[in-house]
Amino acid sequence: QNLAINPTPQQTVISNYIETPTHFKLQLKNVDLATQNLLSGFFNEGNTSNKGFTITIGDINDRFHRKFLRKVPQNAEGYFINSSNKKITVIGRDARGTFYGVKTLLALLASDKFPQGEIIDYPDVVARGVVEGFYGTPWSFDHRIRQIDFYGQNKLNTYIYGPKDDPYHSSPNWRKPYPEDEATQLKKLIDRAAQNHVDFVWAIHPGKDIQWNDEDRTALLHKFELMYDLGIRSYAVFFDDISGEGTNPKQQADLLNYLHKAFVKVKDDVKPLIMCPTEYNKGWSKPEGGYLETLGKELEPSIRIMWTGNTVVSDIDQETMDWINSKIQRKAFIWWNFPVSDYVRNHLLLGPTYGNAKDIADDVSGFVANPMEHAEASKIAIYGVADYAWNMTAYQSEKNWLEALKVVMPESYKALEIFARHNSDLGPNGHKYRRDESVSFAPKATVFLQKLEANQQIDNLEAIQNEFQSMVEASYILLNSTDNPVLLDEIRPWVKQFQLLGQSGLAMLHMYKALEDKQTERFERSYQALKAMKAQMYAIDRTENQNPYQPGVKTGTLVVSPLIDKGFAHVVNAYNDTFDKNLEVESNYNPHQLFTNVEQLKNQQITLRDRTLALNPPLEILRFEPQSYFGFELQKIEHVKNIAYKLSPSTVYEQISLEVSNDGAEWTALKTEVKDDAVKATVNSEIKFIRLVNTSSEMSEAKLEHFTVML
Ligand code: LOG
Repeated sequence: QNLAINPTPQQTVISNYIETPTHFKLQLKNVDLATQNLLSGFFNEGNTSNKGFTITIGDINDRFHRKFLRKVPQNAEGYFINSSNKKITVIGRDARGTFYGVKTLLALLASDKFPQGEIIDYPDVVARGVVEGFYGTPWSFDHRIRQIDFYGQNKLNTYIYGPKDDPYHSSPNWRKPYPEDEATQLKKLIDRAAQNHVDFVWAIHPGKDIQWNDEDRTALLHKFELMYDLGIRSYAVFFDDISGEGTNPKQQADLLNYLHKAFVKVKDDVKPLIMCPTEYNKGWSKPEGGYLETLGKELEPSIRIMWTGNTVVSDIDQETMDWINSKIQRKAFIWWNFPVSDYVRNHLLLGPTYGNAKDIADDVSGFVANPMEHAEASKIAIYGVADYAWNMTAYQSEKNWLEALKVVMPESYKALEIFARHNSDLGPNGHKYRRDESVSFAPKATVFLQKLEANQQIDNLEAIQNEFQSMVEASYILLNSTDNPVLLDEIRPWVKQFQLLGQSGLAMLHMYKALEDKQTERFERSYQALKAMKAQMYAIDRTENQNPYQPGVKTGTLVVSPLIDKGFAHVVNAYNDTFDKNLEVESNYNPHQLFTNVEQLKNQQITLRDRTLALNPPLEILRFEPQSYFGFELQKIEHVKNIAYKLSPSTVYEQISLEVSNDGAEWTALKTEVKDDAVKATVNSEIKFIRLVNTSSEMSEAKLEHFTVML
């Protein structure tokens, strides 16, 4: 029998199973309020009396059942459970350990067989959880409540609150108190976190406009006090994605050390600070500047330093840890940028949590995941993070993922699995981070296409058809499901898109069969139907999830969608050849290219929508050297109506010139006008190359807000 406990306990010794007792005698020793509340959700007058099965719960200081004491793990937050046919004992190393012991106990009592034996359990990583640190719409109050409960349920102890688009977290309002209604909601969340033994870490992001003077120092301290009054007992200071004065490591360290002395040490119930450095990944670190070494040397040793790995979005291994830990003279606190999708907003990242090494437990001071703006959908990945960070060596990603699907959709999990299997990769993106997708289907798709394109007999037609059919059916089941309306609300546009994609796959196969049978009428009907489905998919893509970064709704992009497109093109061409017809094989392929010598931008995507060509703006600050440039190379010399761009701060406009060319060698600077900090140039002529170039002799630092070309 498998114990249904997430995260996986460290050690379980089970001799046999008994019928789970249904009537209990509860003996509580030292048990805090959170644990009492947890217990009262299960034990009540109906199932508890003096004659019941004895359960004793307490922590190590109670010194009850002394023979068990040496078995309670030394690790903070650990617990020990012993169960015989007469009684159950739960002993925590500390209050949180007891809480976790009771979580495990309740999970065991939920099954009809109860194990006899011992569980010795404790976390591998000290701080485990989530950093709400993405760009885009911050999570709602209701979503956060659900998240915090979920963290408690899965023994995650850290929720770092740092949504980039909360103005009271970042510039310019970080100095100001939260408005009253927001403060009230935050207080409720903080209380909820306490009930779940989750440290609610409130983060501030002051670096965009901080002045290194007494006034701002006091403003920060004051804000910390205000947050303390709301119940915050853990703090972080983020210096990511900023430029200019705020990036100075000596000043950052001085400020943090000051907060440590004047705040953390003065209060006796505040945890050590966490900071996110400006150079928060190896790819961005400039060894000449000694930024990280300065932090390592100057920062009070108890202050934890965050790290995203070798790049902004990367998986963590031993080498990653060795590199950073030696620079910062402490164990880095990992900020894992998964399943965050703020740089690929038209995709859902629903695949398994995998890729991090299983031997880094002793080298990290924390491990938190940055999620999607879709809170409920992010639970799939977070469930994996909880298991991984608790018990690394035992972690099995696929097994954990299947359980996670069941946890978020207890009824419709099989349909969700089909959907999630085809919705996990990010597509090409500026960070070059990719995930597996459609793994078991991919080889079948390859064989199908090979045979089709070689005009050979296709043997696995049925398998392909079954997959498309299952996509359509899974979509119907999900759209009609009632077991997690919150999740359904987040993913609905993608599920609808997925349904159409599956249907278009079936139509493509019909076209193939009609062609084999030389049935032109059937062929053309399926052809029309498929075009109509494409039109509907296009409509969804143009109306749902319309954000300014990666608008739209993409699904099955790694394997399924290319398979259908290629299959469609092939059968239509073959039909046109055979019957001397001229049906259109339209594609939504963008023929234009990014044109740049800026390393940071080389993988950035460009999009063509109607007649507007746009460079997807990166979320981070762009740094470009003198003479470096970025822009577009059109497929051929063609008519351009106008060009628009916006960089902030607008002071960089002095360093930059907008140029066009027909051959990429000879350039003409365009006349531009600035309105509301945005730049526009009316072109109305034939060109091929467009670029913004740094014509000054200094490095330019700016955030690109938009850069578009109207064709
Ligand atoms: C930001 C973060 C964002 C993430 C992914 C860090 C430390 N900061 O590039 O807010 O969600 O990347 O886009 C980041 O990761 N900047």
